[in-house]
Amino acid sequence: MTPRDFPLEPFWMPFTANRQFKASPRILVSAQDMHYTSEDGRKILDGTAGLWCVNAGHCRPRIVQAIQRQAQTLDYSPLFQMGHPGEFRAAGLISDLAPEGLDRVFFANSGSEAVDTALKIVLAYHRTRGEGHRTVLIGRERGYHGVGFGGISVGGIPANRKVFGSLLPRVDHLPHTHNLERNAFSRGQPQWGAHLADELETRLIALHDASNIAAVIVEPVAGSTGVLVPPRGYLERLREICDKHGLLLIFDEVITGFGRTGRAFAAETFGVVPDLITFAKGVTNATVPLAGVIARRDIYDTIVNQAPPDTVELFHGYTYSGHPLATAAAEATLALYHEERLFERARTIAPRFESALHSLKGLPHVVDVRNFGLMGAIELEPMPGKPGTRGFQAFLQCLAKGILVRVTGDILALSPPLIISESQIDELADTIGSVLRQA
Ligand code: PXG
Repeated sequence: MTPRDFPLEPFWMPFTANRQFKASPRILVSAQDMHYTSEDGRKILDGTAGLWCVNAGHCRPRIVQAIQRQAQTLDYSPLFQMGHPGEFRAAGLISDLAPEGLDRVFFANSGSEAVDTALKIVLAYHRTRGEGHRTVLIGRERGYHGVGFGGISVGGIPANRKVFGSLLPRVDHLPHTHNLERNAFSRGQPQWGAHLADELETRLIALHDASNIAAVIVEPVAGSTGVLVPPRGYLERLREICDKHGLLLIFDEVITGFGRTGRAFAAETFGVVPDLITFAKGVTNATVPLAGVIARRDIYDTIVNQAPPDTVELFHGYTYSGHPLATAAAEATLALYHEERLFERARTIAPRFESALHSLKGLPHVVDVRNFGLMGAIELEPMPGKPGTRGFQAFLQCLAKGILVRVTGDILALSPPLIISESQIDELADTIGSVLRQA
């Protein structure tokens, strides 16, 4: 290994155990297709598509070249009161993939910004319609919606909330749907739990009154907290209750978008159409940050048409909302997904992924295996008094054996690029199996 020519200390790493990392660093220096290369020259199979985002695999030439060309042609253009072709083309391609009726796209740069944007659109929409009293936002326990104040408020991860003060004032949460007694080792959608959606009506609407509630935001499949697959009928029930009471439904598809569930969006996979979708990650294969919100056309029309001509309609946007490099990357990425039929590929290889993961049932400390599309999780029994330690050790051992998995608490999560082969799926499962047997 060549000596490092950079210091480790100045960089404050995100969502990382900084002291542990800097004592024994894990540095990746390059990537191609399904593999990373580490600084000591080892090839590592990417079981996580980076952080759930490199859906077409790494350093795909078509995307790389599109970014290079764009950087030479138009590096940046002002995005307020001015436009460039790529942002219109990318918005068109994204709206073509979205469920019918959702065809207005607002760009942001991260999933967190996309979530804040969606929450603000919802509030602006209700106010425009003369229902400005609808300001309560409903999230869900164990939901992850990024790290902005909006996202952590509607999010349901205690550690992400507890030290940051009072958050948004009018927020409440549905219960999460994870239940090991009822649903352990479910393949695909669990049978039990649709009734948990009823709490929206029986508890939250009863408490706040529907007339005060603006929207409900959920991940169709919760990713970050360990692949929590919606029980059969659950999302349908949420949709029905929202319709009955005039609440908007937001699907946070930052992870589930762009093929992860075998279709462009999980909304299509589950056959439940929300009013707004947030996206990020896979839209550019994670090459350049891009994110956004897809809104129902009449939400756009309501907000935009109320303003006097020549005035800004929505006082929201980012310096990089639709950055030319990002939209060029999105155009190339979406073309690649289409050409290689990668969403369909995810769908056809998902059964193999499912059976490989479920072959780990019965190994030491495995309390659950669950999966949907190309998302999967293996939940381990925590070490007594040391939550997270068993998971983190398994993650390190997997890495030492040449595979990258994601760990959240004592749950190992898998979300490989959609180009993964059958033998690479087996390699992921076999390696995890050998780690668990040794533990
Ligand atoms: N919503 C959802 C559903 C997400 O999964 C965000 C919003 C925020 O996106 P940004 O781009 O602001 O990070 C996310 C992000 C993990 C992991 O391994 C998950 C995410 C990010 C990093 C790690 O669980 N999800």
